[in-house]
Amino acid sequence: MAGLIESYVEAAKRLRLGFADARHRPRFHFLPPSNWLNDPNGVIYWRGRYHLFYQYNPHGPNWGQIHWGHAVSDDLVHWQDLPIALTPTPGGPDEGGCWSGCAVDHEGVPTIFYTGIRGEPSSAQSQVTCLALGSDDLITWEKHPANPIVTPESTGLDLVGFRDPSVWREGNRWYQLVGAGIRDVGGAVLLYSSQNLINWVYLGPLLVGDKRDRPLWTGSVWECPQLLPFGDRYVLVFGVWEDGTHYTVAMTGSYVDHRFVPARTCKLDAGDRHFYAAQTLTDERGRRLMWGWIQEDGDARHAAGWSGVMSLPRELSLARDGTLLMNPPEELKILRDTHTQRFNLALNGARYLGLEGLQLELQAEFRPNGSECGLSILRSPDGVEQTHIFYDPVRKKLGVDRRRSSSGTGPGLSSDVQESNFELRADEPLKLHIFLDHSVIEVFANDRFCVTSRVYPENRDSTELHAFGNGAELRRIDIWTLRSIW
Ligand code: DQQ
Repeated sequence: MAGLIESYVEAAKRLRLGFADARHRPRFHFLPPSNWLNDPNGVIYWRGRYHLFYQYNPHGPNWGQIHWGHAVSDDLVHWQDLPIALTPTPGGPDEGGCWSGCAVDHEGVPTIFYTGIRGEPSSAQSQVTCLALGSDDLITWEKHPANPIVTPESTGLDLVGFRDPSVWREGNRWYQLVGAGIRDVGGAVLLYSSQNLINWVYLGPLLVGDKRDRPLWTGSVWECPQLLPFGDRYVLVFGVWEDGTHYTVAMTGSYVDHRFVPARTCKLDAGDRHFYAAQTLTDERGRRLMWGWIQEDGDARHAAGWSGVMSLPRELSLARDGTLLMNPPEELKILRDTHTQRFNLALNGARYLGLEGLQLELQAEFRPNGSECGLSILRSPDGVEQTHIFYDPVRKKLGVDRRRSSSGTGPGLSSDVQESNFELRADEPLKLHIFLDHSVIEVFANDRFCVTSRVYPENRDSTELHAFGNGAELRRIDIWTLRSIW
């Protein structure tokens, strides 16, 4: 076994080296050695280490027959590749793919729940919950002979989706959520309970959307649900899937008698599909950490032999008023290399900050003074290419403007503004905390707002950093170049 792991790790290293010069490939985000990644799966803190499994196609840079890839980290920052954890079994209930799911600790036995695909993948009837038991090092997994352990027939509903189990323990019982869609009704989260993890009783829907209205949470299917307790309050997180669009929703509310009653709903990330299929773990410090899938824009990466990136971990907490707070964990500071600061800059137009970079962490504090302000990154000296991270206090929007990000015209390359509602309180400064990793941008604003984006500038010299505003003040900015994790 040790030899097998070593040869896998060596092969993974060689594959990564082959991409060493790839312009748009991130350097401090996790992504597989090559080929396709989508959802984070089964994230678990186990024996003092962070394990990250992920939807993985080892055969190509496109979504295909999906396996579970695996990586482990001691420090939340550096990741080591490990052998594939789950592979579809020909003739088994997962022969069409091992789709998303979770991992739990069952009396010291690592236990994975995942979606097996037993027929035509897009049909809810093909989607079933399967179980696998792991070795103590989480390297080898045995699929349970009772698989599938939950099927869509158990609901008696006419479903258009039934996938992505999320399991937790409450008292002496286990509970399982399954993401679903009810035909002509909308997305839903279904709830099951069990005493032994094998036999499950359907308890009904935890929550059902309504696709005829168009509030934020509509859509045909809700994917990757998770119910997160924060003391006696709860946050329900799920992905809304609708033709042509998907985004992650967070609802704060109450969970009583196996039903969830939302009190407050928001998009978790204004980057919509660039932070999707979110999943969390709780570590020994009691921190709730979340990862999401950052997908590509355009087809160029597929041709390059890789596609899909894991977000940085986000630390979650809940404010007294029910706002979900999100921040980068402190461990990321070990990536910091050179440091530069600027103070008290009056902004009237764009102002070059005398710095360039493709791998940066920026922490900026602005006084907008009533008009739009922000940072312009990946900017070419002639300004033809540039990406704006902006706050507009008049329209009360915060976002990433990609209309000039790239002069390229590759198929599917977005040229848009990704924004969502955001308002500063009276006298509150704008605090932007930004991670730029080549084509990946992750923005955290004032502890309570995130936008994740992808951009692919064409010009090699699109690396400048500017601040802009119209009467705004950049009170302080800290800029670090960041090291690679590979
Ligand atoms: N991705 C998985 C599904 C899940 C979707 C398939 C979300 O299990 O619903 O790769 O991105």
